[in-house]
Amino acid sequence: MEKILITGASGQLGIVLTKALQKKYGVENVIASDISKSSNHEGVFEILNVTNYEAVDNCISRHKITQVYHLVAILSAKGEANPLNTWGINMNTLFNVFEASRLNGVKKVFYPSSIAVFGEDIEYINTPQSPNLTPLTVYGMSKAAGENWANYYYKKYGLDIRSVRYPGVIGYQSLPGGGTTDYAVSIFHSAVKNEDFNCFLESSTTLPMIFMDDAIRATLELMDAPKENIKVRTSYNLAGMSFNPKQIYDSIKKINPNFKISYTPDFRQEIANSWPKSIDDSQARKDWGWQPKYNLDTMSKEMMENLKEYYNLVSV
Ligand code: AKB
Repeated sequence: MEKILITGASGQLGIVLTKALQKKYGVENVIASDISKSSNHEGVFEILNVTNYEAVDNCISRHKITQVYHLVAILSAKGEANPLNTWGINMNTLFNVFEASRLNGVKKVFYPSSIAVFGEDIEYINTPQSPNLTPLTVYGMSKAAGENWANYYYKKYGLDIRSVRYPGVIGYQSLPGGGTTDYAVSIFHSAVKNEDFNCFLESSTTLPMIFMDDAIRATLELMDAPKENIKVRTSYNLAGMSFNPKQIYDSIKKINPNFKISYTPDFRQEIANSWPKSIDDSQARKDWGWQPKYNLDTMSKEMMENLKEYYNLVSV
């Protein structure tokens, strides 16, 4: 029987992944944790400060945890406000989770990496699995280092850590916080509320993105794959779709023709410029059968329908 611990469960991905894991393993077998609880969380929740090793160790041993999904991280844009603090939190939480997992005999750990590991001197179109990693942000540096630690813990201790490099994740169930790809979620909220949208990236800035359903399915499929199929022990490239702000705007306009956009690029433009425009995820497709389902228009439709329902409900 599996017992699951999720750290960072109140974050954008955590809220949705918690529900998916509850459905798969049973509500009572999933321990969601974070430093504060999201308002609509249902099921077992613990306040857990992952920078505190004893607290992590205690939680894993007390619940006899068999799988950990370690989602805590300060993201690319927010992380630049205080680089040393970002490094400290992202790395300390990683060490605490990996070490407590190893010492308590946890069977599998999921560690999310990001397209932020890429930076200068890469091929920006179809960025391959293993170029030089010279990220521009502290978040990207911490993810690149984390991938190597994941590989190290697997090779040295046999801890079965699995990882994907998420593109920007877009979902209607939760809001992102502090990322460079966040505009691609906020734009839908403005569109359903019939508000004009001011984009913090230029209209032509193409980035890799993925719809939440695909991101969650990729995570579960990777964690379910037979161990011998997992050939990449740093982190797998993962692709959903690629688009720029003008293209997502055009897609939304097919549903809301009155929607208006303007562009005021800020410091996040430089971060976005350093990231790939598209990703070669052929290794993930080969090793564990990855295949995205959503494209820009099918995602826009889902986003608009679900957010319309959400705003109608909350305004009652
Ligand atoms: C961010 O923009 O920082 C994140 C990411 C791509 O990892 N969404």
